[in-house]
Amino acid sequence: MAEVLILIGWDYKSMNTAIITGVTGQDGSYMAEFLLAKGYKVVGAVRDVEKAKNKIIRSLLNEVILVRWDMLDLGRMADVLKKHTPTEIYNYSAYSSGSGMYDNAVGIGEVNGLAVARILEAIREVDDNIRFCQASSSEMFGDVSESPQSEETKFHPRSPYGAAKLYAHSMIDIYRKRYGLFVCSAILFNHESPRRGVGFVTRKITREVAKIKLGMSSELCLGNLDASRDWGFAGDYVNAMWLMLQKESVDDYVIATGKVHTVRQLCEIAFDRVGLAYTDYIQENSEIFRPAEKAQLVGDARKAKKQLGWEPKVSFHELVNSMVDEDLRLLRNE
Ligand code: GDR
Repeated sequence: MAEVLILIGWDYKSMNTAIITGVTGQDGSYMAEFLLAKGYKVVGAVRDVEKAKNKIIRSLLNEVILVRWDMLDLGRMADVLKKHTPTEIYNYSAYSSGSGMYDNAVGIGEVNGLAVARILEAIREVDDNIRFCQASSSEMFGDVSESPQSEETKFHPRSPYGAAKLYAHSMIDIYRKRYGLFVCSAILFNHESPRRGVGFVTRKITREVAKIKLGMSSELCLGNLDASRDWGFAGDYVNAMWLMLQKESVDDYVIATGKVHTVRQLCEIAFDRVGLAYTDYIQENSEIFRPAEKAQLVGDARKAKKQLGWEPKVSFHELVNSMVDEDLRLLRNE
């Protein structure tokens, strides 16, 4: 009898289904791995299934069920929810380029903002028990007047990207209050990994450092070396988002390390990993400087620590070193 019960319990758990949008990207892939290890059925909602098969990391290809999804099409979203009956949805589909936060304002508004309203409507229409977690962004704080930033800090977005994320964030709050949905936002500060795109400063640096070490490049051209960020490990951040959906009561949380480093320090650690001095290779290029920031973006994640028991596990040093190591490995194999 006990065996039967254990089996039923296991079956029930293994039937939990999560939909992940943006599953071919950094956060989506870490979340997929995390949920698969917990026995979830993972559905990757993508714009083009064939293209996604080429983009998704190889170890996930046969593990994740890829389905067609369109951030501009509420009807399609509802059909996917009806067919796959998810218990949880994680939304990582967005324009995310740091330097491109001002480009394509309308497209960013559609995908990073309005599409979240569509997902919320689809949840209402199909099954209002589905739990939803949105990858919100520290860019919603934008031109901040206080540091560090917590859930109480006033938002003041400075780019179409930040404004669109704030629209989505606000809609989640509205749908939670008006319709009682279990929907929430993780206000994510910068989070990186060896899977980060090369357009972001961390990966741009670690890849170039690896190239320099292997004799494939001789200099690294950067914007403002004194720019600073609160950088954490993406794998830690998806863990926090999962915890948010397991709680009894729903809420938004800042997810951050609370520690700030400059681009210069990032360079120092990355070059040091391969036994080189960053000062011998760095060129500062004022053309890729972004406007000066009024105050420091740095998160106060005490609420997540207290209520979710969440803390980042990977330090900045470990993160940068792992990225350099992986870039060396990738380049040697290319
Ligand atoms: P960000 O990330 O804009 O914070 O957005 P990015 O890595 O692009 O910039 C971080 C900081 O580094 C400075 N910087 C440079 N940045 C880039 N990309 N290239 C350079 O050569 C360079 N030199 C200096 C930038 O000025 C900036 O201060 C990321 C994205 O993931 C968003 O989607 C997310 O919402 C936020 O983080 C939180």
